[in-house]
Amino acid sequence: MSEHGKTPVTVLGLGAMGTALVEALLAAGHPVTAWNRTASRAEGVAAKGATVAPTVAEALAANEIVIACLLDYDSVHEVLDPVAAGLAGRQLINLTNGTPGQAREMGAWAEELGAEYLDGGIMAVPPMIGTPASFIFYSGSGTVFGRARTALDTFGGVNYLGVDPGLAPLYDLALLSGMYGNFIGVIQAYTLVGSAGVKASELTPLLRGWMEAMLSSFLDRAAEQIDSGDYGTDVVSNIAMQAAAFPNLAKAAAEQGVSAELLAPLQSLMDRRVAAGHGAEDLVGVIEILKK
Ligand code: FVH
Repeated sequence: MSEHGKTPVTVLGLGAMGTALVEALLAAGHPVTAWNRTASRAEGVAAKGATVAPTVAEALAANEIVIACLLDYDSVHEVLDPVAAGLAGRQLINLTNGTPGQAREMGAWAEELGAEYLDGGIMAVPPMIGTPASFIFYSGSGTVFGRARTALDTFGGVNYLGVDPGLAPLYDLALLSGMYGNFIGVIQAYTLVGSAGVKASELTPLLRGWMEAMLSSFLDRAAEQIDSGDYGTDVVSNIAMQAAAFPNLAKAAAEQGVSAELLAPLQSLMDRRVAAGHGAEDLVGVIEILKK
C-alpha cells in the first residue's frame, strides 16, 4: 500500500493502451512501476510519476499485482517466459486481447508457477480509459479481482464474469464481432453512395437514424427468438423476402463499379436457410447454420 492506502501496481506494456492504464492509475494515486520493451516509450509516464523498471524481472519484483497489456498472447509469453519464476506469489492480470483458449492456457500456466490469474477484455479505446464510457470484462481468480478492485476501478466500469478465465475474452470478442459487423456495413453504405459522388458526411445523419432504429428493435427481438429457438413468431420481414431482395445490394454495387464482396457471406447464409425450408421465418434463424 502507498502512504495514501492505494495498491501499488506493475504494468507491463506501454503501448497506447498500457500508457492509458498507467495514466489512470497514477491520476488516482496508485504507485505504478512500468516496463516496456522499447524503453523510450516509458518517458511520458515517468514524467507523470511512474517508476520505470529497467527489466521485466525488476518490474515483477516490485509489486504483487502485475497487469500485462501487450500486443498479443505470444508477446506476453515472450516477455514472461524468461522470468517465469518471478511470477510466484504474483497476481497476474492480463488485459491483452486474445481468445478464450489462450486465456485458459495462460491461467493454467500462471497457476503452475504459483501465480493467481485474472483475464480481462477491454471495451474501450485508450482515450476512453478512466471515463464512464469505458468498461472491462474480467474473469478468472475472484480473489485477484477483489484485491485489485480499487486499481481496476480507475480504468472505468467492471464486469466480473466468473472463475473461467476464458469468459472475459469470449464476451470481449462477441462484442467486437457485433461492432465489426456494424462497421463493415457502414463502410459498404459509404462506398455505395460515394460511387455517385455523395460525400460520406451527407449520408451520416440518415445512416445514423436508420441504424439506431433498426438495431435497437433487432437486438431485443433477436435475443428472444434465439433463446426460445422459435424464429417464426411475429415475422414482419421474412427471410425468403429478404433473400430475394438482397441481391440488389450486390447488383447496385456492380452497376456503380464498386465491390460487393462484403455482402456475399450473408447472401449465402440467407439462401441456405431458405433452401432448408425456413423461408417464412425471421433472418435471425441463420444462427442455426452458424452454430454448426
Ligand atoms: N488500442 C485499442 O484501441 C485497443 C482497445 C481494446 C484493447 N486493445 C488491446 O490492448 C492490447 C494493447 O494494445 P495497444 O493499443 O497498447 O497496442 P500498441 O500500441 O500496438 O502496443 C503494443 C505493446 O506491446 C508491446 N509488444 C509487442 N510485441 C512485443 C514483444 N514481442 N515483446 C515485448 N513487448 C511487445 C509493445 O512494445 P514496444 O513495441 O513499444 O516495444 C507495446 O508496449 C492489445 O492486445 C490490443 O488488442 C487495444
